[in-house]
Amino acid sequence: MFWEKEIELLPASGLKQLQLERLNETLSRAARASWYAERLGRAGREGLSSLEEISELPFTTKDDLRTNFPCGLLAVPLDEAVRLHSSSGTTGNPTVVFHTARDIEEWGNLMARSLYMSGARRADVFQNTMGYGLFTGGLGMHYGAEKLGMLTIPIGPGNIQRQIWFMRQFRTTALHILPSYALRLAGALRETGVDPRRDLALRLAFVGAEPHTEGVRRRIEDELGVKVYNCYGLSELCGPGVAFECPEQDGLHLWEDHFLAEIIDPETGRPLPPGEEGELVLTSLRREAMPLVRYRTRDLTAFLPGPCPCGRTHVRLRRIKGRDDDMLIINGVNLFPMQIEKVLMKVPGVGDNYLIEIHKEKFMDRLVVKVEAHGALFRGTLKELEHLQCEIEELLKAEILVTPAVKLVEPGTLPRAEGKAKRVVDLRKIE
Ligand code: DLL
Repeated sequence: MFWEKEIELLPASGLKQLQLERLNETLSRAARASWYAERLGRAGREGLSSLEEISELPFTTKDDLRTNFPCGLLAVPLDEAVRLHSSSGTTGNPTVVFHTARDIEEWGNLMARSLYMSGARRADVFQNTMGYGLFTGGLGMHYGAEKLGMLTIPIGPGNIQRQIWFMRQFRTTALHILPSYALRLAGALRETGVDPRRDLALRLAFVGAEPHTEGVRRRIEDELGVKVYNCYGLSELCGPGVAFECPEQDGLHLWEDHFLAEIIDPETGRPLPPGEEGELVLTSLRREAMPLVRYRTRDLTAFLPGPCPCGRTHVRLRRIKGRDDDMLIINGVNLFPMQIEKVLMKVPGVGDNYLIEIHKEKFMDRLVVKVEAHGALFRGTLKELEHLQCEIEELLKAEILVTPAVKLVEPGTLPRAEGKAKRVVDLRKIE
């Protein structure tokens, strides 16, 4: 039931036909929202005759959601919606996303399919450390885990010792966890002398909601003794479960029976071929309450070319590099925080947390990378610390072409976010 063979192995031609049928249903449904009725014009009334024609329709942006707050994109009467989720906007209106009972049901099915694909089974004990509430990480995954029949512990984030206590008491086998929090958990286990392989029953971890490198995945796998699977999604399109890794751990299958994906050049809006990096644009194919057409996610990725050895036909996304607005410009050089993380994860003395600061000094930008080092290093000699600092500086310089100042700090001294990690502090406007 959770291995949806007919759908997961559907050949490309069948998948495309299904997408076209569902796209036309989506367009007519979307046109019930006042804002879309006007924008979609004839396509909303009559549909399209091929998938390619979608490129003639206008994009939808996060700003459109904000401007039409709260109900401008709602395509059903409000009393048919059973849930709303929302992202906390730092400025202006938040983004509100509505769900009907069928939306919730199908989201749960997608999650169950995704978890099953990467090896979760009924006998697993699933500890969900993601935030419950308006954030979709907690509830989104929760329903899929219960559908699969796992004993589901809705613990949410926070108190790490309590997490460990639950893991021990209930022999937790699977975690849903932010990658930054998983690193912290690994550090806390080390500090408290708990050896995950000896003292815990963990075997799987599902991570997502924030950009992270392959190096972080390997580190979590090594330190927690688990297989780590990457999960991608965004509230506007439901939440977790839009794309998920299979046991090959090489790209995330985007569920094409539920979402139509395009990768575009963010500057020109033109579609890009497989292998080329651009912005992911998504159209929902099944959502009732708030269907979205050509939604610009701002997430940078590429379609992986060629078939997946697992046999699933659904297109694979390369690991998300970040959002286009994550790009930093340091004295004219462009770089992404993940390039820095990639280097840090290769260095054994590097601990569980880091922070990128950008300062302004005499009209020049100065990049400072603060890195928590392993506790053992602080008990060693100053020379060892200096050596590590220089090593990281050299490695970073070679990767990002900017000379950073690296500052090693003691474990647990950098600020910790309650939810998603905040990796960059840009002080240029303040200083
Ligand atoms: O973060 C949904 C989610 C929850 C996904 C739990 C996976 C696990 P939002 O808060 O709306 O929803 O944030 C969505 O987070 O546009 C990406 O920029 C980023 N993001 C999500 N998953 C990944 C991932 C949830 N696996 C935004 N890798 C997205 C990199 C991710 N970035």
